[in-house]
Amino acid sequence: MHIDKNRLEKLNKERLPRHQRLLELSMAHLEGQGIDMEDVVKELQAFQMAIPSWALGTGGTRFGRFAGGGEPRDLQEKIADVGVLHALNQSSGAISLHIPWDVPSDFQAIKDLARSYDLVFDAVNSNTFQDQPGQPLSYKFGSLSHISADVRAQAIEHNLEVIKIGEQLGSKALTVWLADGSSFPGQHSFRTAFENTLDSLQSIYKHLPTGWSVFIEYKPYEPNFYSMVIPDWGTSHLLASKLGPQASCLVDLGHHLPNTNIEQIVAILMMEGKLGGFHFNDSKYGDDDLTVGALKPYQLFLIFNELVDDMKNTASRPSWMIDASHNLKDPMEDLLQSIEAILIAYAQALLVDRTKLLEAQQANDATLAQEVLQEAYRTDVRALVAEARRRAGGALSPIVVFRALGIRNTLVKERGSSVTSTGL
Ligand SMILES: [Mn+2]
Repeated sequence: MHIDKNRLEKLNKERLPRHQRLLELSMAHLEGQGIDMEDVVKELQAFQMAIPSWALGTGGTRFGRFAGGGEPRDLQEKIADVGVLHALNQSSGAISLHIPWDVPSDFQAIKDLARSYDLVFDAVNSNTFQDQPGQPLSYKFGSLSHISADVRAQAIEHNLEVIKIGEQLGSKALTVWLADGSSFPGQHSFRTAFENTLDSLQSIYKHLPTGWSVFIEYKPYEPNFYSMVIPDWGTSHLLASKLGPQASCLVDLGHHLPNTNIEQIVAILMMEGKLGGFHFNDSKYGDDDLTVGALKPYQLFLIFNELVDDMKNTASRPSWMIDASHNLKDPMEDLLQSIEAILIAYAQALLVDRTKLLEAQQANDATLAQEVLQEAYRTDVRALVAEARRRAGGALSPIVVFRALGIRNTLVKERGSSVTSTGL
């Protein structure tokens, strides 16, 4: 479905007087700090986030899944849903496909459809963490790390197929996340598993098209509970370094043990030019499926503080994506909330007085350093984010418009109340 622009504008108009008052307050605040609001708004408008095709349906846990209504039944409907999000916030102009869940039957038609919603195709994701119908060999005991060369060859071939699909869509990167590992001590040799993985990744790397990247994602545990073959950023970095310049690391916020200093990891990977991908979500314990900013908005800000610091010096940007899919909320509302949280953290990081922060660091003034960071973090930037969206043609309040337009009800009518989105 396409959003009715007239209705969106009418809803914006109703909120405009209050928005303008809040914006004036924000402007006054920024002027006091010597920051030009226009610069911040411009940066916010340029920020585009990829939406993964699997986040449009209600997520599940291994205990069960409670599907919502009107979920997308195929790739066309997934693209349409991302199109709705992008129309509302003008910040989700990309979709990330997961193969084999999203293999297009007609590439040109899919590309035309995406273009009609002003969307591009972000990184493509391979899937060797489950067996597909008719697949000759099983990934039960691993894929790229498997002890059997035949299973590894099958997994390599799948990744090459994913690259071919991505090429036809205009993607520029392959994301590899491996569920490979062991659940019991002694089950496999750490060294052999690593060597097999490196060898398999080298076979994939050789076939990467010019201008493409491969992102190596890590996760400390789950589905394997004793060891994951790529458990942490060190292993991911080791693999990416051995592969070459087209390989880099992918940081997923939820793929860290509690209290890990993720902002430090981000800073060091960026320094090395090895931060290629970034998956946003939030977690309290060990999950990776909660709405971005739902739990730890200050951590998110501190991460963006490092990202912005580096983005000043380089034109290249990590491939940003939301990687979360919970089983309680409307998935589209959940995504709108996540993007809002990301833009807020980004805007706050843009407000950090970096000259003053450097002075504080050079004087070993921990008090002042904290003051500088928290001055930015405690600034209410919501009006700036809304203004960036309004100017780009989006909604002042995407969730309000999503509900006012009855989008979910329309989708339920179109698609039914008990559909299950593919890929989950
Ligand atoms: Mn991820």
